[in-house]
Parts: sequence; C-alpha cells; structure tokens
Amino acid sequence: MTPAQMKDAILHHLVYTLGKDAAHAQTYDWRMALSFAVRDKIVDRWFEATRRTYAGQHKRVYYLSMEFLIGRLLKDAIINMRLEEAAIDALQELKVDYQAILEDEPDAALGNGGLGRLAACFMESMSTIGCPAMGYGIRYENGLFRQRFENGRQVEEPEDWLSQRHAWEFERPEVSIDIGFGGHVQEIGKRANWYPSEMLIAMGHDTPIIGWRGRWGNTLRLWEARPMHGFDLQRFNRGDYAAAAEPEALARTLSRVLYPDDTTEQGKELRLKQEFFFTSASLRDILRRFESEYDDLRLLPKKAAIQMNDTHPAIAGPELVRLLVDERGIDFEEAVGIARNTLSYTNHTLLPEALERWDEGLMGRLLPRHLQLIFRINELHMKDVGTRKVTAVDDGHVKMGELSFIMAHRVNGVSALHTELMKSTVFKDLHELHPNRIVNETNGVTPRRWLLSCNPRLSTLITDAIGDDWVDDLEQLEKLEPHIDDAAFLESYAAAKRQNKNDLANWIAEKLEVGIDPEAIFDVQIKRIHEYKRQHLNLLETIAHWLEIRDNPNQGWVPRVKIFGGKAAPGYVFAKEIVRLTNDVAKVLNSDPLTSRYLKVVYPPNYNVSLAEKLIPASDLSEQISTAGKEASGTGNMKFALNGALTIGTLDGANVEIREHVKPENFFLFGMTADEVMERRKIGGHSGQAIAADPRLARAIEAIRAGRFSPDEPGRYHGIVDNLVHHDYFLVCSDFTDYWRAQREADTAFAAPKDWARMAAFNTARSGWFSSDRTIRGYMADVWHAEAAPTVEDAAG
Ligand code: TH1
Repeated sequence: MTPAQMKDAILHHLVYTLGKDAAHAQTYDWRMALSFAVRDKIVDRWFEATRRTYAGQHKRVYYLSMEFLIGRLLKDAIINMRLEEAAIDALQELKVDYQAILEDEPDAALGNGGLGRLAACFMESMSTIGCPAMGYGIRYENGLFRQRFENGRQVEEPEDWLSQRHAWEFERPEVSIDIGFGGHVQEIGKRANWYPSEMLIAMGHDTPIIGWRGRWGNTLRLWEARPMHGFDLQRFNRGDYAAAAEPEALARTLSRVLYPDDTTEQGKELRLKQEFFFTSASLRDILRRFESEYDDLRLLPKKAAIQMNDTHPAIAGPELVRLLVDERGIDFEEAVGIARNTLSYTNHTLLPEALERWDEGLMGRLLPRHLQLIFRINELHMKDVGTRKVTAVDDGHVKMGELSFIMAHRVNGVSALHTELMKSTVFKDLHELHPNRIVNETNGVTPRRWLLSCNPRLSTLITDAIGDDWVDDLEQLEKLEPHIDDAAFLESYAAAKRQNKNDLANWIAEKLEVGIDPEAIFDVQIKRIHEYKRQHLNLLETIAHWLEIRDNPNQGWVPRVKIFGGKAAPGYVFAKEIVRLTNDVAKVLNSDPLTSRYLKVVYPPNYNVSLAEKLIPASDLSEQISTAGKEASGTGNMKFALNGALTIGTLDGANVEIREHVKPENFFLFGMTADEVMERRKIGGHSGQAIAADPRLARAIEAIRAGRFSPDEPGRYHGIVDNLVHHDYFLVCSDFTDYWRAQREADTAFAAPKDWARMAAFNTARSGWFSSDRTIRGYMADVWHAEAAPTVEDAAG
C-alpha cells in the first residue's frame, strides 16, 4: 500500500464511514478512519485463513479464557501488516499527528494481569505461526477499573472503553446462543433433560487478530450477555418503567464487569454465572462448527483442542459431557473420554487463596445437571484409578482444580519450577495416578509488541546488526553475541536505552510533575500489588537506602529512580495500604533536599499495557522479587530482559530460566530458594530474628512505625508494621539483608557504564527463548497435537 492509497482509504472512511469532513475531523475521527483503513487490509487475510482452515480440515485450537488483556490494537495491526510507513506518510500529508492518534485509543483492559496478557500474547503468536485458532472470552462492558490517587490513596473508577465505538470488532447477531441457569432436571433413562428457570442470550463479537507480516489471522470471539426477551411492554404501558427494564438489566449484568481480583478468589455467584455463560456459549459454538463439517463426534479430539486457561472455564468438562450425553445421546463413559481427549488445562498458580472451590449448594442451584454430572465424573474417576484418595468433590465443595485435572488429557504449568511444584504439592496425588499428564510449557511474550513495537530504537539497532529475521524467530537474537564485544555497537545500544530514558523522564515530568535524572538507574517494579510480589520489600530497601544517604549526603551515591506501577484489588486491604505507603514515601523522599538528587520514587497511576510499553524500554533494573515458590512464572520479567534491563530477583517462576539463559553473572540473584522458604517458615519468630540481625531493616521499619511518612497520622501503617514484625508469611524480613546486598551490587555495576551495557545487551541476546512463539509451538506439539496451516504470502505493506 502506498502512502497515497493509504491517504485515500483514510479519507474515504472519514467521509463515508464516520460522516465527517476533513476540515472538522477530531483526533478521534482520524483514529477511527485510520483503524478502518487498516482493518480493511486485515479482513482479506483473515478470511483467507478461515477458508484455508476449512478447506484443509485443519485441527483448530480453542483458547477459553476469562481474560484477554489485549491493550491497544491499532499500532499492533499497523506493524503486523507492515503499514507503518504508509500510515505515517499519509497522516503527515493530512497534517495529522500519528502519535496522538495512537495515544487516543483506549486500552482494552479485559484482564487483570499476567494471565490475561498471556492469553493476548498467545493469540498473536498463534496468528503469526499459522495455528488455526479461536479465542473465546467475555466482552466486558467495563474492563479493569481505572486507578487514580487521592491523597495517596487508590480510588477506583469505572473503565468505559466501549463508550466510544470499538473499531476492531464485528458484531455477530447471527451467532446468538441461549444460555440457561437454575431450574430442575428430569431424568429419562440414561439421559436427562435440564429445564432451566432463567435464560439469556450470548451474542458473539469477533475481533480479527492478525499475525506478523499478515500471513495468518485468527478470531477472538467475545460474548456479550443479552436478555432473551427485550423489555416488558405491558409493564411499561402500566407505567412501571423501572420494572419494564429489569430483565434487560439483569441479563446484561453478566458481561458488565471484569472481577478485579488477580490470583485471589471471591467465590461470588455472579462469577460462577459468568464462567458458565462464556464456557457454555463457546462449547456450543465449537460443536456447531464441528458438526457442520463432520458427522462423527468421536472425531472431536482429532479436530479440536480446547484449552482451559486456569480453572475459570473448568465447567467445560461437565458441560461438554452434558452436551454429548443429554443432547446427542452418547454413552456417558464414552462422552467423558471424548471430552478428556479434547480438553486440556493450564494451571497458573498454587496460591491456596486462588484455587477455585464452589459450594455444592450454589452449584446445585445454578447448574443442577452439572452438579449431577460432576458427581458421576468423580465416581468414574475413582473407579478407574481404584482409589478414593483423590476427589473433586469434598467437604460440600466442588474443587475446580481437581475437576479440571480429571477432565483434561494434559495439565500444564507455566514455568519449570512451577510445574515441579505442581507435581510435588497441589497435584501430588493426581500426578502419581497420572504421571504423564502434567507437562511444562514455560510462558513467553510476543516480540512484535514487546520489542519491535514498543522499542523502535533497539529494534532498529538489532535489525541493522543481524537483519530482521529475529521478529519471526527470536532466538536469532543470539547472533548479537559477537557484536557485544564491539565498542561501537555497545555504545549505540547504550544510546538507545538513554534516549528511551529521556523520553520517559520527559513524560514523567509532564504527567506527574516530578523531575528525574536520566543518568540515574531506572529501577522498575510494575505488576499487581500483592503481598507475595513483595512491593513492601522494595519499599523497605528504598527507605533504608534513603536513611543511609541522609547519614552521609556527600558520599557520591549512585543516583536511582524507583518506579512503581500497579493496581490493588479494591477489597484487598493490605495491598491498598502498600499503595498509599508508596505514595507517602514518594512525597517525603522527593522533597528531601538532602537526598532527592540521589533517590526518587515515582508511582504513575493506572498501570496498564500501554504504560508498560512506555516503561519497559526505559528500564535498567527489573524487580522480580516474589517469595520463592509463589510466582508461578511472571511474564513482565521476560519483557524487561528482552529490552535490556538487568533483573534483580529471586529463584522464582521463570526467573530461574531467565537466569540460566542470560547467565548468572548478568543477573542480580538474592534470597531464599523455594525449599529454604518452606524450612524458614517453620522457625518461630523468623521475622523478629531477621530484624534483630539487620540494623538497616530495623531502622527502616521503625521509620514507618514512627510515622515519618505519615506525620499527620503516625499510626497509619501500624498494620503493615505489625504484619512484618509478627507474621511476615512472605518472608520480607528474612530476605531483606540479601536483597540489600544485591541492590548495592547493582549500584556498583551501574557505576561502570560499559560493563553495564554489555550485561544489558547480553540479556537481549539471550532472551529469544522467551518468545510466546516458542511457547505456542510447545503447546502445539505436547498438548494440542495440532499443526500449523500453510500461510499466505507476506503482506507487502
Ligand atoms: C498469573 C500468575 O500469577 C503469574 O505468575 C503468571 O505469569 C501468569 O498468571 C501467566 O501464567 C495468574 N493470574 C491469575 C489471575 C486469576 C487467577 C489466578 C491467576 S495466576 C484471576
């Protein structure tokens, strides 16, 4: 596409799709016009991929996920379609600011954190590889809340990304599926009829996900809940206006909001309804498509692989069995076999507070037939393995992890360590009974968004050095290794980082009115706020460091900017206190004339995908400091390493594998191992001992306790202090001393800029393995038994 053609396409959409003339068009109008122009190009390729999948009778992968944290889509589409030059030139001629258009797009925040972002990276990688696939989820009207700070405290505001027209989706009223809840079951012989008491409609909305070079495109189908019957005209005519609108409002509640809890489980009825709503709609859509092509349901596992992203779609097991047995007359045991061979399950966490369990009473009320089937599935499994030791129903609860395991032919963990811990802890008994079921698929991230698009300076440098094959095959980054000994290359590498830091410093100055020194170490911790992720460990080290600088302000300290980003779940009190403490610490430190040129704290609000794209390319140090054994994988850790930030981290999740790849000397390791953590917890008074042994830690805790960061309310953080001193389940105090040591090692290393650049470049060169393309190939081979389809030729741009 030439710039002139692009310009025509933009103007065409401006006038005929948006009904605006160029003289009066706003940024929004230009953004929509550009999006539609790009979308047109995508559609042909997307159709072609669909045609080929049908024609070649390829196996399809169905990725069922409660969350797809896709973020902005315009730049991704432009880059993957190789339309960037055409778009920039066309807009220049039209005198429209390209960057402003990109920034105008709201983030599609249909996820909480890593689990949802992983699903988004997977969608992009499946399209890049040419794996015929479809993502299924919920089209939340309100995605993850917007975070604002008021006097340091987090305030949540609704996220209304759909208040403007969404340029990327196609509404599919013809794909409307009725979903039932409640009611009763009538058994007739071996089959049963379920008569739900409440019905609503799931309507599909399709977003094309285009792969790199436009060679393939898959669909993300998100369900919107709609009332079965519109509003009640009789009631309306009687003057009862609110009641007339009630059924509609009730149904819509189902796809209204994303639950804002990351790795914690609330056990709310509406959540179970959301889970069944999208899982059932997806399965019926899958079976409808399968039956349009094949007439033998026993072929299902050969032609479809259905992935359950965590246990949120775990009702897929019983629902698929129900659809096969009750609606198609297949024998129960055979149905369980077909379902199991089709389904697989990814576990993303071992935290007990995250494992879903549903009260039998609730389950029986909402899904009476499913509860019956769960009992039968459980009985059959116990009969098959010859033991009653493991069970999916226990103590009046349905345990969704066990149910998923029993109903899946493969169960995977998301990093090597996490997978081993699955085998030895949460799924120990099930693993012994099914030793081949658990496999590992270490997470990955898409290099298109997380390097090519977010870090153009580094991308250009890489392409100049080794060509651009790395974009399809990230392990080619290893070819950078010989360049790392080349002083000119290292200088350019450092210059790119420095320019990214300048950009970020300017942005922070403008948005937060805090001046930061681009020469300082940019030390970044961005992720959901959670005790196990230990933002408070980072804060304690910050405070201890501040106090030490104050003792001796003229001692040539290595300047540092601590950058935090992340949201706390609205009901998670401890996390919200950490948010407030971070803001309070920032206030005190940033205004301290003795220390502020050496140490600043910035906490931009509303951390999301777009902010990550700004922060990661400008980072020097990546904080991955969870208590060992608690972070299943992490994926931010990979994005940082790829963009040349060094990690300071524990041996947790994928940090272990990152360290192996980038080599121990290019990684600041600290802290206890997962085994040591388990041992340490057994020691009574472990935190008291740690505090007594480290005066720096004692002083930092005392500063918080005495109200140095909350002089107007000295007791504000006594909750945090008590937790640290008396409980400290996540062993913040016990890991502090070693963390401090590693931080000072980072200072020393940073003071030698050439060596630092070398280590950073080595991180980039060795991070190729963490591409989600590699992860997806792993799933295709070990879990889905699916092959890539022949893709179309490259988009010429
Ligand atoms: C995260 C894990 O905490 C993280 O370590 C991992 O990298 C990521 O998943 C992707 O695998 C999880 N997010 C959630 C969210 C919910 C429930 C459980 C998990 S685990 C709602």
